[in-house]
Amino acid sequence: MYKFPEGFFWGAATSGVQSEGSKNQVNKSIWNYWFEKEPKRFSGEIGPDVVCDTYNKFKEDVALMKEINFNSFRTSIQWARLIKDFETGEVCEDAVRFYNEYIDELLKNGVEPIINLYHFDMPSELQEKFGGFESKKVVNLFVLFAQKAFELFGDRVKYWTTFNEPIVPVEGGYLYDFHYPNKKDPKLATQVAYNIILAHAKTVNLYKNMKISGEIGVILNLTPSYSRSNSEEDLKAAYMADLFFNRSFLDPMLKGEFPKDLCEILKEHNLTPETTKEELKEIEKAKVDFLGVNYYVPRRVKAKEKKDEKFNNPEYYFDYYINPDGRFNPYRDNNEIYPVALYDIAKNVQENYGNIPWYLAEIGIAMDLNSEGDVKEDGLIDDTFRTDLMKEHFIQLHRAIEEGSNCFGVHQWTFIDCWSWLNSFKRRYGFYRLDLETGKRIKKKHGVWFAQLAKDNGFEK
Ligand code: IFM
Repeated sequence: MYKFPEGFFWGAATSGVQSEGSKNQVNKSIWNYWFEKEPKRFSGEIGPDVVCDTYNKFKEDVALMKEINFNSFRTSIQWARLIKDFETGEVCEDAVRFYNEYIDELLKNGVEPIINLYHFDMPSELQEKFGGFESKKVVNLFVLFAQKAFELFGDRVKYWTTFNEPIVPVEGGYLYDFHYPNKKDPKLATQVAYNIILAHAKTVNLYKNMKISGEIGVILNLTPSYSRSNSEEDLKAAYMADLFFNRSFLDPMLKGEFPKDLCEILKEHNLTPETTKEELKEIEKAKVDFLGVNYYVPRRVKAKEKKDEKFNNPEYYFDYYINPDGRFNPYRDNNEIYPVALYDIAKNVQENYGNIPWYLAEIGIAMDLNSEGDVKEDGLIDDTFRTDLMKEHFIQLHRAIEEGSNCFGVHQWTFIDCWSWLNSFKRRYGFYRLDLETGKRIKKKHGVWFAQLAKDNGFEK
């Protein structure tokens, strides 16, 4: 039996925008705004208005969590829902009621909430007026929002995270055109990345100053980079990919410093963001209590074949390649499946980041409706494909824990099939299927397996 440490967190993650629906939301996020503007960019032209309707159904949903033995769960508070007036920090009373009731319902049912503050959801007013995280004013407005959340819910929420996958809004919004404001501007990208790191640091420092009992961390999507060969050029390519996509946030957020090599490279391309000494001190001082890691796929890289004329994005330094010996998920754009990466991440955190307490904050196997199929005679959806792969990943995690990795839990992406940005509902990840016509939740077989896993705090070989 693969047994996990006592008190291990078992549960799932989602986010406010992806699950709540926009009912009674006092302000719009960039997702409401962008969908109104360009619905055709969203798969099936489905926007964030209704999604799982958690705003109305959270009680029913917490009961479903209990049914599959969750002891913990992550969601986010939407900035655009909680705050009515961004400049004064005046809150929306209905949002306070909703989040209070939701948090209380979780606690009443023995589900520990992990509350995240930013999951890609910039209020559109702040994006339009100030350029979102392009501006340091918005950094301070974010800290004000965080302060309100800590004051309102900090008596009950014991685990907070500042940002989920903070690199993604930089990639999507400023390099590769999959988030609003769809700019392709590496100079702005580095400023936004820096400002997000600053917002994170200021929030962590504020939380510590407020002396609330609880812990604060951040959730990073870590994608280990593997080189095609041991040639110097290929190894350098992997080093660069790791520098840009992992260490760019890991180092400042966990060690309080930016990787020297990265700073030099940015300088070389005239991409250094505007910083001040005080801000850098703030970043240095911000110590997180724990790390959340999201893992889905490995990154396979090789030396660049043809040099780009100028730096447009980190791929200036490497090319991607497909692992000839890899296994792939046919239901998700042939994404490589590589459970060993999870072991490698755990070892990296253990050896290079002080073995900080961490949890697997997202891991998921995407399928689509066809591959999951219809409801079977037993009333379940058969997603054994997902369970088999999850087992392989958890075995690798277990191996790392046996070797001393300080991992305290697993949250799978996701609880109920949720809306996923431009992909809307194209890919399904949930323990429960969401029927888009009726809003009904239908359990999948993997949910049954997970319930046993959570109950036993482990699983049979
Ligand atoms: O839906 C997203 C989530 O918002 C962040 N991590 C990856 C998920 C699946 O694509």
